[in-house]
Parts: sequence; structure tokens; C-alpha cells
Amino acid sequence: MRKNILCAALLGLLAIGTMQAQEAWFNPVPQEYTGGQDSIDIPAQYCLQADYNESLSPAIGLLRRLMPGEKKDAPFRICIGIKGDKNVKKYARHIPAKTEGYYLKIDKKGIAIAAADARGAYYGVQTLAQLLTLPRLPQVEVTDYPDIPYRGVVEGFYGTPWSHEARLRQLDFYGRNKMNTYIYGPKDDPYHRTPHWRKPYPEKEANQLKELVERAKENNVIFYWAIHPGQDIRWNEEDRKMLIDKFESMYQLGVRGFAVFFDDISGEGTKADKQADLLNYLDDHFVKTKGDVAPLILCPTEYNKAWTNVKGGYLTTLGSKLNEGIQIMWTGNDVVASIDHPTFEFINPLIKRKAYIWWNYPVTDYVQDHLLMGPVYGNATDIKDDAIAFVSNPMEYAEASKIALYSIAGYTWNMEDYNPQQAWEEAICDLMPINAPYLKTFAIHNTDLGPNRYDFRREESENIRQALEAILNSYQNKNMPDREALRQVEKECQAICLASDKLLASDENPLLIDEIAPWLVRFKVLGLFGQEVLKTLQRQDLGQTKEASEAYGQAQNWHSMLQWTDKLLNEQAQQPGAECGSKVLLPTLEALFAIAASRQEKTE
Ligand code: 14T
Repeated sequence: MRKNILCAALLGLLAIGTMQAQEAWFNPVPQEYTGGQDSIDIPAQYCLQADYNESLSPAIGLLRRLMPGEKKDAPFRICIGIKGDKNVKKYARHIPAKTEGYYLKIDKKGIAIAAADARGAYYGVQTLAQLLTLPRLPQVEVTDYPDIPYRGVVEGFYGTPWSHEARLRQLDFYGRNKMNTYIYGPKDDPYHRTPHWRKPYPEKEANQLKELVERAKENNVIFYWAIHPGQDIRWNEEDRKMLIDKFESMYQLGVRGFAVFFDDISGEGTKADKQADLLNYLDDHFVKTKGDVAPLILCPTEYNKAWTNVKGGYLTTLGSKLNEGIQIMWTGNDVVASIDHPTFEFINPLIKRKAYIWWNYPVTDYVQDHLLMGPVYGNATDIKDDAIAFVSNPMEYAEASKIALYSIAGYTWNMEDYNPQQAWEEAICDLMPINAPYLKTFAIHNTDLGPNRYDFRREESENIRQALEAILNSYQNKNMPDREALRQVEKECQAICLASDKLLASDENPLLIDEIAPWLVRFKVLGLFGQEVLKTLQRQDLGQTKEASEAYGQAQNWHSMLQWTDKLLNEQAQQPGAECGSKVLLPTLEALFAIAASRQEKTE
């Protein structure tokens, strides 16, 4: 049910001419809202009516940061409460009977946020925060709740783990976008995995983790700490105790969610009955005795259908042996795959519970020369009752991953109203409001993965794909190219150069620019190469030999620069280089360059 509440408000405001239209949007899109035609002044003063219990403190803290004018006895009232609180008794029947649900009402007299639970109240305030980016508050009623119970991120890739600063920013981002889950499990943290999973963290790392846990709490995000012991675990009393001790040390740092990963291992550690015994032990002797710890999560060794041997009984054993509350991760039909209803028809009966989706996107640890900054599409919108959770495994580039994560937040909250293209555009504005047009130009050409072992591919350069095909087609068939198509690609190549220049020079989001700098350099050279290739062809068409030869010389220069950037940018062992536009743009320009070259040979 996608009605754009903000449209009405925006149209009114645009008429007044004071609006920065791009700043007002909802992510995720609420399930239901009505009203929005009328609006009120943002109250300068208000009186707050809330139950000041601990669980509401993130919601109230956020509200106070958003609206500083709290004053006893002010006529405008803001009340916040959870079902049962006397403050919101009046609204009890509007509260959705769903975990994390909330009802938000704004009218002339006040604002009410009545929620099913504390996180719901917090999300009510987050929705209010999005409305407060408008110059006036629309009078609305919002009834909202998530489609998927657990939504968020698993930092579970190989490669350089996210920095502390990047993680802090991520947690704020999850809070804003109503994601409730962050699982800490970077493969290259030695204290997460073999060799050091048995050891406690050194002091500096421990302090940072503690700080992350606190930031997660402020954002109402459950911080899960994952351990990956499978490569050298011994199924004995001693290692079991080591695990409990490590969990206890993490509990002392404030961690209240735990996961055990058995992916990508071989040998003794892969045995289903041993894994199940261990997890049940941790559940019985740690999770249940603590009482304030989230349900345990297990990542199995057979974590996708392609790797499953049903007859071998691995998953069946987990399904029947594991305690009821323990959640089991699943990446889908392959390590990297789109998720649909048949995905669950296969896995849910085997594990006798709803699968916990670990979605391997936008992770790039197997295609390290690419960035995945395109729209998130391809997952089915009829799976909300099939999955207990849906978390994304991102790129080692935290900021650059936010385009996908913003979209996944929208998808997992409200699948029916999720719009890949719109979410993508909004995400870009969210990441770099001022330089959004340039980031958009960059992102359009950085979406595909290139050939990869999972055959997972994405559309790329969609804005000029047809024009490129038309031009190449004409030159291959020795026809005159369509002038409009030529103009379009020429303009795009200029836009590419400009985008690269502007982004590299901008200080709007230094972390992001730092992450993508190698690709930005490559992008510029690609744009320059494209311009000279097109110029060469057009001069050749006109019989202007001198100009054609000059342009061709330039194209050759940029072409060799492209070869050098391949060696020098993003140097690392497996897939060095920084590919941009590798699916459509670069191959087409290369083909055109080859045609230009052979035509040059004939004239010289
Ligand atoms: F735990 C799993 F769900 C999972 O996906 N594990 C890893 C993950 O850490 C990694 O980021 C992801 C993408 O590369 O795939 C898994 O890692 C693999 C997958 C393979 F097929 C490592 C080696 C493989 F051969």
C-alpha cells in the first residue's frame, strides 16, 4: 500500500517555495499512513509525557535531541508509551499487535507515539525524525511494523574488517533505518576465529567493542558477537569451557547476543551432532541462565542449497537436535543468490524452523576489483512469513555499502512497498546530499560483479546501454551512427569525468571517498578514454584526417593509462585493479576503439 504521505505535504510546501524537496522521505516506507494534507508548525515548546523506564531511554533520548524545547506545562503535548502505559491508554486500540509495531499520531494538540514495545516506540520517534526534516509537520496517522523480525547486517566478509569509526557510523545508520541487528563476525579478526578465538580481546580492542555495544544500545540495535571456532575445535570439555569463558568475557563488555559460525571449514568441526550438542549446551548453560541474552544464532557448514547433501543428513540432524529457540542461517540456493519462496520451501522443513537469511550482497570479497553500488533488486516480496531474519553481508567498504544497506532496510521492513530504484536514489542523497548527482553518475557504472563463480550478475550502465549498443551496431555495420545516441554517450563521458573530479575534491563524506578513491581515479580515465574514442570516430566520419589522428593519439594515451591503473590501483593479491563500467561501458568503448584503430590504419 504505497501512498505517498509526503507528496501532499511537499506539494503544499513547494507552492510556498521554501522546501528542499529531496530531504523529505521515509525509509523504510511505513505500512500504513493517512492524512498529511494539513500541517502544523514544528512546536518550539512541548510537554513530554512518558514513562521514564530504562527500556524507553533510547526513544526519549532521541526525541530530546530532535526537539530541544521540552517544557513542563507547555500546551503542545508529546506522549510516548508502550501498550499498558497510562500515557497512551487512549491510543491502545491503535497499537499494532506486532513486535516493534507503533502508532504515531500528529495533530494540532500534540504528538502521540504508542507502541507495542520499546523498540517500536523508538521507531515511532525515528519516523517523527524523518517528518521533522520538513519545514512543517504534516498531520498524520502512521500504523507501522516490520515484515521481518530481525533485520540488519552481518559483518562476515574476508578482508580488512571495518574500522571502529566506520562501525559507530553504521550503528547510527541502522537505528535511523529501523534495522535491529548487527552481527560482528569479520573473518579477518583473529579473536573471532582460529587462531585466537579462545583468547580474550586485548585491552584496546575490548574497549572499542564495549563502545560499539553501547552505541548499538542507543540505536536499539542488538549487538551480536559471533565466534568461529570450527577449524580447530576439539569436541571436549576443555574447549566447551573455553567457549563459555569467551562468551562470558564478551558478556562483561555488554554483549547480549551471540552467534556461532561453522562456515568454510573442513574436518572434525563440521559434524552436525557435535555442533548441535555444543549449541544446546551454550543455550542451556549460558543464554538461558543469563536471561537477558537474545536467541543464539548458528551458521551451519552446509549453509546453502548447492552445498547441501540432503541424504548426508547434516541439516536434518541440526533441525531435529537443536533447541527450539536457536536460529539457523542460510544464504539461499547458492553462496550468493536471490532469495525467493522456493528457497524456504527447501530449507525450512529441513531445519524445522524459519531460516535466518544471511544474504551475501553487497559483499565483494570474491570480486575484489568491483564495487556494488547499484539498486538492490531480485529478492521476492512474498517471503515475509518465511524468514525469521534477513541480514546483509556487506563490502569491506562500510560507507559505500550503505547504498545497499539502506535499500535492504526498506525491503525487510515493508516488502510490498519497497521500490528498488527509489530506494537507490534516496540512499545516494542520504550518503552525500550535496554531491548526490555525481555519486549517482558513479554508482550507475559500478553495479555489476563481473564474471564470478556464483554467476550472480547485475545490470549496469542502464542509462546509456541502448545508446552504446546502437552506436556500436552502426559502426560494425558501417552505417552512420545515430546522432542522438552519440550525443548522449559523449555527455555521459563528460559527466563521468566531472563526477570523478567533484567527488575526489569533496569533503562531504571523507570516509566514503577514501574507500572508493581507486575507482574514482579509474572512472576519470575511463571518461577521458570514451571522449577521445568518440571524437576519433566522428572526425573519421567527417574525413578530417588530421583531427582524427590527434584524437586517436589521445585515445591511445588514455588506453595505456587504463592498463596502468589496472596494475596500480587497489593493489592486492587476488583480484587487483579497480573495475568501473566493466559490463557495458568499457567493453563497448574498447570495441569502438578497435574499430577506430582499424579505420586509422587504412588512412595512414
Ligand atoms: F557463512 C556463510 F554464510 C558465508 O557466506 N560465508 C562466507 C563469507 O564469509 C563470505 O563473505 C561469503 C562471500 O564470499 O561467502 C562465504 O565464503 C566463502 C564461500 C565460498 F564459496 C569462502 C570460500 C568459498 F569457496
